[in-house]
Amino acid sequence: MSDKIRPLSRRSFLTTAGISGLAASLGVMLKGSPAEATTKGRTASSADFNPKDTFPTYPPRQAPKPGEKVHEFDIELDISVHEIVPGVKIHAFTYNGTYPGPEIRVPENDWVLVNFKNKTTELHTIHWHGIMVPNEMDGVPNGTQWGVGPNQTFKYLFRAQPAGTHFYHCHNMTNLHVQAGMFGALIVEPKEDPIQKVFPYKREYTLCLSEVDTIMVESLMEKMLKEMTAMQKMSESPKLMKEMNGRMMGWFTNKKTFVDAVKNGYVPPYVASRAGITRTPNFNFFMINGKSYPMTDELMIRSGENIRVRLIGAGAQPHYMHLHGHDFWHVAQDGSPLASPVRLNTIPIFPGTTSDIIIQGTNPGFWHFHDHSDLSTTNNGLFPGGMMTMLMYEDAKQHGVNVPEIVQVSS
Ligand SMILES: [Cu+2]
Repeated sequence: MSDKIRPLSRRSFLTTAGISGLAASLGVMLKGSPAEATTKGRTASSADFNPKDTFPTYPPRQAPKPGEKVHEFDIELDISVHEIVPGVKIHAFTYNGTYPGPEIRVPENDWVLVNFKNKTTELHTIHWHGIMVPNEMDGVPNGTQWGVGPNQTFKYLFRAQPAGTHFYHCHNMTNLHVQAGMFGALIVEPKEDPIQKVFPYKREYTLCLSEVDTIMVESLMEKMLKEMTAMQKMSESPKLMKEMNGRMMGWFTNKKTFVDAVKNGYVPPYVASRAGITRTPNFNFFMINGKSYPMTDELMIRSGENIRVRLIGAGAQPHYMHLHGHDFWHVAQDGSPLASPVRLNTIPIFPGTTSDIIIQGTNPGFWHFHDHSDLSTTNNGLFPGGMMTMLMYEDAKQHGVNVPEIVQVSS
């Protein structure tokens, strides 16, 4: 067990030849004022709409060609101890030791090579959410690949397309593994950013929104740690795996073998009589980048400045992010710039979606930015807490703003 943080190691190189055996297998402009903006290829509302605009720029099944750039990352999965707020720690599955995993940021259409090493005794994958990957790289266990087993390394190779705010997450036992920390931001930077042209900005923030049932995660992680030895032995024996026909893990070769097994007495783990710990989660902590208020990082801004905030629905629940004292512009959805940015003060972030917003520094002060679902601004049921941070003007005092400096923990 380790709670050591390892930085994302990154190597970038130009290919002189295709990467053998690995991959065997948008022009966007947002011009003028927000109201006049167009985004060719990204929405169906512009006059030059073309139904083929969702097609990948490059065929996903191509391998890297000589001279194309490959960004290589090492990601190790291990069990760490993660602190959500002081006094609340959970055992977590962490990519390179952090909850969420490290942010990956690459230029559009370059290649990404991820050496994913699993140091736990469970099976895991990485799914590249929103990316037009080759099928074998999609990271769905028993769907497009076998789960990555203990001490195995799987090489994910794909072209970074399309541009925009995306994320990655484990796709095995997703409900538990994502709660346990297996997600992170994946930002694909366009060669020319149409949003930057309309709203010049220097600072940006990525906020992964998620929630956790700490009691469920702790009890299941404890059970898993106990089962480690048995699992290890089983995975080392192909003969035993075959004899089990996946019964222990719930793997069947097709729907018919599954249905036949049930007729012959197999009880799926979700059936109440077999379940034991099985239950739906009762979320009690709501997080921004793995932290709950007051431990969330603030959004810093100055008067007259634009900041970009990338919101990622990484968890299982919708969240309704509301900013006090300002309206903001919703400028991109699921990575694609909007033809006409939308003026809002509350934006819904549904699971699996990403929304980019621009906040303009127009009202000096210290402003709350939080999920407007009241449950989500609590820590274990106590307000204030949860999915909340502050928009903080660095020059607030110069503008005569006077507010008490306090950290309220609960009431
Ligand atoms: Cu996993």
